[in-house]
Amino acid sequence: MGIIEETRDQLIRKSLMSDEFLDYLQENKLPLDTMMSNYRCAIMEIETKFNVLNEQFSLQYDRNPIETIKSRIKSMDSIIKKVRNKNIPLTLASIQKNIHDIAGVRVVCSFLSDIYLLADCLLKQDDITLLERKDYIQNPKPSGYRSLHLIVEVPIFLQNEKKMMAVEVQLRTIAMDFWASLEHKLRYKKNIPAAEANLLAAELIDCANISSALDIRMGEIRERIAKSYPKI
Ligand code: 0O2
Repeated sequence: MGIIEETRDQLIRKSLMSDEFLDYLQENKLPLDTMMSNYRCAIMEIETKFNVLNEQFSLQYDRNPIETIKSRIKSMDSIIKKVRNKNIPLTLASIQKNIHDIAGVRVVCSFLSDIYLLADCLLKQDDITLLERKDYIQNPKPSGYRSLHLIVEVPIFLQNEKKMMAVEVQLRTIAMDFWASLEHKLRYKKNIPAAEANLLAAELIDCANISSALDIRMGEIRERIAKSYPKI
C-alpha cells in the first residue's frame, strides 16, 4: 500500500470511529443485524444447493465435482470502504442494492469443466436469478486471476415473508484457488519498490499461466481415462 492509500485508509478508519458513524450504527443496529443475518441465510441456501449437486453426482457418476466450499460474509469495514469507493449513500437499502458481494460462496472444483457444469446446474434452478456473470477464466484479469463469478439472487423464506438476496458465487479449480490465495497474501506485502513490484507481478502472471496449463492437462488426462475406461 502506498502513502496515499495508507493515509486514505487511516482517514476511513478515523471516520469509521466518528461519533456520527457510531450513532448511525446504534440507530440501525437491528436492521443491520437483520440484513447480515439474511445474508447468512442466503449463503446457507446456496451452500445447500451445491452440496445437493455434489451428493447427486457422487451417487450417479461416483465422483465429487466439488473439492471444498468456503463461504464468507463481507466485514463491515470492507462494506464501508466499498460504499465510499462506489460513492453510494450510506443506507441499508443502497448497500443492498449496490453491493452484491456481501454474501460470498466460493466453490472449489476438481476440474475446469466442472466449473461450467455446476454453474449451469445452479442457474437452471427455478428459484435462482442470474444478475451478473463475469468469466475471468475466458478473460483473465490483468493480474492473472481466473475464476467464474456469478452474482445470483436467491429467495430466503422467513417466518412471514420471502426475501430475495444477492450472493456472489466464485467457482474455480484447485489450481486457480491455490494461485488466488497465495497472490492475495503477497498483495498485502508492503514497501516493495516499484521496479521489484513490476517484476513480481510479471512472475505472478507467469505462475497463473502455468497453473492454467496444468488445469487443461489434468482435464485432458481425465477425458482420456473416461473414454478408455468408462466403467471405472
Ligand atoms: P474479498 O476479501 O474476496 O471479498 P465489484 O465487486 O464488482 O464492485 P470488482 O473488482 O469488479 O468489484 O469485482 P470482481 O472483479 O468480481 O472481483 C471481486 C473479488 O474477486 C475479490 O473480492 C476477490 O475475491 C476476487 N479477485 C478479483 N481479482 C482478484 C485478483 O487479482 N487476485 C485475487 N487473489 N483475487 C481477486 P474482494 O472484494 O477484493 O475481496
